[in-house]
Amino acid sequence: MTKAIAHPNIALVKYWGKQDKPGNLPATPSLSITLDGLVTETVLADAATDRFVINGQQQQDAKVADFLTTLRQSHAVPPLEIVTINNFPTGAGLASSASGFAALMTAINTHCQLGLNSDLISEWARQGSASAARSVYGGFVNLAPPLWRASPAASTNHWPLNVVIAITSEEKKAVGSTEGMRRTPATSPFYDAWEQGAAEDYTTASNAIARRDFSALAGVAELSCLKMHSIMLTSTPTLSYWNPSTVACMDEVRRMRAAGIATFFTIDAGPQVKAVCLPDSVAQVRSALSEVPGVLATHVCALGGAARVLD
Ligand code: 2P0
Repeated sequence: MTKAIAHPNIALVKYWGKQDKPGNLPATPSLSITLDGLVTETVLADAATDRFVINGQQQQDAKVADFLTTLRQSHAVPPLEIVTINNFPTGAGLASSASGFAALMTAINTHCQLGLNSDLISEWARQGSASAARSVYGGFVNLAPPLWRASPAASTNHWPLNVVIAITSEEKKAVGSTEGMRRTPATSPFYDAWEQGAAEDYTTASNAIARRDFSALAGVAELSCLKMHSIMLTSTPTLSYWNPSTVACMDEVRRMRAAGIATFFTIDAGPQVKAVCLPDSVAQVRSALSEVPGVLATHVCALGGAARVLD
């Protein structure tokens, strides 16, 4: 039996769209922070046939099945019972597939004695879900060409940011990221502009993190988020992940920043708003977002560590 944990990550420069080749390769570079507090725990045991249990319910999960099929073309992986638990809503825009595949690949590497280093664990996690490549590492994390394996950009100590997550719905999203990423490049009239601007956003964000320049990071992170949601919204059929409370939270974050409070928002393929903050701003940001109509709960996260096996 082997137990591993991994944390979700949120991208400050987003990934949305894939290359037209095998390997689940992103079309654009991304940069994320790994979150403490939210956690996926995965326990593996040998079994007669593959069995996947998530949050106490046995499921047929095509993504997990495809991932195991691909992995077994390169490595000896016996049939496995995979029991996984998330301490946060699954499939609701909180990056459960990122932490899920990072924890799964970390556990498989130890359980099946594959002997892979973090580079290769990240490369395999990417095949399951590209954002999972980034959850293999803690702190600030890059996922960029040419190898499309994640790599650490800066440690948690370099710049101990916090994130206030405003939960505005606990429903599973109607359209998952993989389907969304098929739809957007094929139909959004703005997709080419998105691809062309990504490298510059990535460089701007990397430099802002190196300098700990909050205002520069706020500008580029909100821009990357809004550009991604623009190409989602202009897909056919549209991909609309926001609800009225999402928009109200964005306005509240803008209002706070205009009043001098160090915070900016980012939103993924779901309605939750993540407000990145300097530690001094956390209490005010949490209190303000808790008051926004439609906010069901708020969680505060620090930056988290790498995926790891537990004894
Ligand atoms: C990201 N997201 O960079 C972006 C922002 C959601 C919005 O990566 O198809 O689950 O499994 O590679 O990684 C979510 O997509 O997609 C995602 P697949 P994934 O975090």
